Amino acid sequence: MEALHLVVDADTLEKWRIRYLGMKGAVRAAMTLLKELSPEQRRDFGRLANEVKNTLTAAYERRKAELGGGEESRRLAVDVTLPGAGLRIGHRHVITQTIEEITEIFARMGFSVAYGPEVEDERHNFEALNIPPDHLARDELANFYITPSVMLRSQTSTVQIRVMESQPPPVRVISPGRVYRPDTVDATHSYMFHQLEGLYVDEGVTMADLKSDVDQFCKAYFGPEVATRFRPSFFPFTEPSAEVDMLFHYADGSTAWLELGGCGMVDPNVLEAVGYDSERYTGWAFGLGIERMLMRKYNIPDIRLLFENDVRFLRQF
Ligand code: FA5
Repeated sequence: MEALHLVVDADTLEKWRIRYLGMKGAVRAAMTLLKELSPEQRRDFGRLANEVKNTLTAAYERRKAELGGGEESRRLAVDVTLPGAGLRIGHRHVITQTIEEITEIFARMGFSVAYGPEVEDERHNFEALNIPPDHLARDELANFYITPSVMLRSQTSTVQIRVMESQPPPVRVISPGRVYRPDTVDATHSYMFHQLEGLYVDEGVTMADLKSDVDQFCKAYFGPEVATRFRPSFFPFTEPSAEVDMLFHYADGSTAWLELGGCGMVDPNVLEAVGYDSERYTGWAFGLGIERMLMRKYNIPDIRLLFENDVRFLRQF
């Protein structure tokens, strides 16, 4: 007889059951002997055979439970009162969420959304933006060129040109999207990042509109306590030009001015390049770094965290 404690799997256990407790098993065979015995022997033998049967059945059940049982008992072993194992559902990346949030804020301020191609020509990335051929920004090493005149766009300002080429003024538009630069990667720089372009062209648009629109946006996105300031700067496609800084309040109570992006009044040369009458129309434009903004808002210390696709990081947002 195979010792029950040596049985380690369900198949062998079943074979054991058939051999000893089955229809043609040993216990049953012993029972068939009963009719050959005298009534007295039958009573004693019957009692003994029953005891053996009960002992074997109990041992079998015990072993079955120890081995985890068959399908049926495994199903019964599930505690239906425990909370279920939840399925983890994915969601949009925090950059996509931010773009949607920003788009909504500007929609409330009367701006529509435009998108442009990520593979661009020199006209849209440079020429029409008043960036001359010998400008440093056009250097081979400062851009991802595909051919000498086709490149991955280095700024969303390309969409200013595409929008103005496609419609007469007035223009009130934002354009979020990816841009590419061979910058050295560090905590605040990536070779691929997102910018938010803004463009407002109409009769009588002034720097005061730029300041109030940017300030309103920052208060809507970061909170009403946020202040903005403009620092003089230079961009070939705006005159005058400025950098926008935002006064950021840290959790410990301290504050710091942080740069969000560039802006200025659209240079008359840009308006002329798209056939707008620069004597009649004026406009403002800005280009803000989307990662820089959301890193401030969510206190993210390193831009690389946004692109590593680590779910443990991304599921917080
Ligand atoms: C521009 O790209 C201009 N086109 C902005 C502009 C638009 C000015 C319209 C005037 C009118 P700049 O190179 O400074 O400017 O980039 C703008 C913002 O993009 C920066 O302030 C920063 O927030 C972000 N940025 C720039 N380089 C990187 C990078 N490598 N990684 C992440 N963010 C970056």
